[in-house]
Amino acid sequence: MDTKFTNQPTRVITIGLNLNDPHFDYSIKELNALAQANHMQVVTTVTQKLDHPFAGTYFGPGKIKSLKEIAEAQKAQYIIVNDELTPSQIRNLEKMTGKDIIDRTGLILEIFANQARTKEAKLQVKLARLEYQLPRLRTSASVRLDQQTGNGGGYTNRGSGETLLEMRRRTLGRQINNIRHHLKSVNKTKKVQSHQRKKMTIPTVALVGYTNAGKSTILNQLVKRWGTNESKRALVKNMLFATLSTEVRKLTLPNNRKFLLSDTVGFVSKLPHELISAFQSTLSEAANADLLIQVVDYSDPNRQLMMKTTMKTLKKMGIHGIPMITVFNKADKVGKHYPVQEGNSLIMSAQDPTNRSINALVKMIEQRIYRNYITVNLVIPYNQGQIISYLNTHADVLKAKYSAKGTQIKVNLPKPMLDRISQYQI
Ligand SMILES: Nc1nc2c(ncn2[C@@H]2O[C@H](COP(=O)(O)OP(=O)(O)OP(=O)(O)O)[C@@H](O)[C@H]2O)c(=O)[nH]1
Ligand SMILES: [Mg+2]
Repeated sequence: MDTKFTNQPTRVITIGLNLNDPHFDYSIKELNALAQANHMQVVTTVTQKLDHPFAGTYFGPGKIKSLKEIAEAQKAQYIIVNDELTPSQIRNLEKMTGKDIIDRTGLILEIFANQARTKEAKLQVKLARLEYQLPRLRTSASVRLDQQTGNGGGYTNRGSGETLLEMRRRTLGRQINNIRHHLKSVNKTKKVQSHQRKKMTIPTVALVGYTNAGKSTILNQLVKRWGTNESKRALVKNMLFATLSTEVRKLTLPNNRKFLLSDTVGFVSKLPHELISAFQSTLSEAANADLLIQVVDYSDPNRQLMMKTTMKTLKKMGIHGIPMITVFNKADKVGKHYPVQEGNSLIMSAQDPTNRSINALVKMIEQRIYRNYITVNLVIPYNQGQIISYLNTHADVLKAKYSAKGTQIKVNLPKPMLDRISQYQI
């Protein structure tokens, strides 16, 4: 399917089975937003209430008949299903409705494919799509090669019993291995970089949370105040999955305290497990962070569910035990007073016309990541000039004077940094 280059949005119908799920309406709303993010126009939504899905067809036969009529009358090109279907369910539904079927996982994968900009993100999406396709290869392709004509004799050595399907499976398997291998080497480089950062002891803070909550907007606000001049702005868009790569920015606070801030892929309910594993290295910025900032859209009535999904997704990625600040963003949309801090949470607006929201947030970040900082006096011998320049860049030098033994400085620095130069402490 190529929906990217057509001007007219593709007309689609979304369908969903309500199995007495209290969050059903919300999941349909989200499905429609996902379709929109994929440049599709949802012309109508058809739902059915059942205790169990029909094993082979998802919907019941009567419902499918009326779905076919609606799809024809509405000139819909695709039917988008709210759940992940089995390959045979997809096949049966396609046969019975005469329309192409895309399930929720397929739709999310497609958005990721259209949104991926960096080489790494493109490879990760490709990997996830291939993994999704592998068990779904159609048996209709299992025509025996040795029964085909016009295929030349090229395949005869592969064993006459080999089917086209098996061959396609093997090709996919090879492609998957190649991409995995490539991503592994990218990941290795990243690990080295993050290790070097750790050695420099610059704390890392990662923005996580549901897609469209305002993570990139918050990153941009912080960068605008405390980033270097050349820091790039992150893409902000009112659509799902605007950010698909990890953006890291270095921020310097007025007292020379520095930290790295990273922004990454947002979450959504039922995020395909193929994507979670393919994006593992992109998301590793969050796994290595000293502090997480969970951004929540405070104006969304489903924010509790979104928070639950975020926590579940983090857990699936093996991220736990990292201190967290919860930011209830977009308070301006609900007419609430902001900024208000309570313990580890902050009600704020990334569109606060004053600097109060962003100042409150940065203060909370600073208090948490600089908790282990201590102020000490050191005398650094004159032949150890590199230590002075290191401290000037990475620590908070409060006072410096020259003595007979060397440069005497008063400095505020993290404990691990002090441990490496503790022989100079006085
Ligand atoms: N009213 C209001 N809108 C906001 C606020 N913060 C962000 N937005 C808007 O919300 C939309 C999404 O913002 P992003 O920063 O792109 O959200 P994100 O969390 O990075 O989303 P993904 O990259 O898709 O995961 C944009 O249209 C922003 O302008 C806020 O505090 N108030
Ligand atoms: Mg973003």
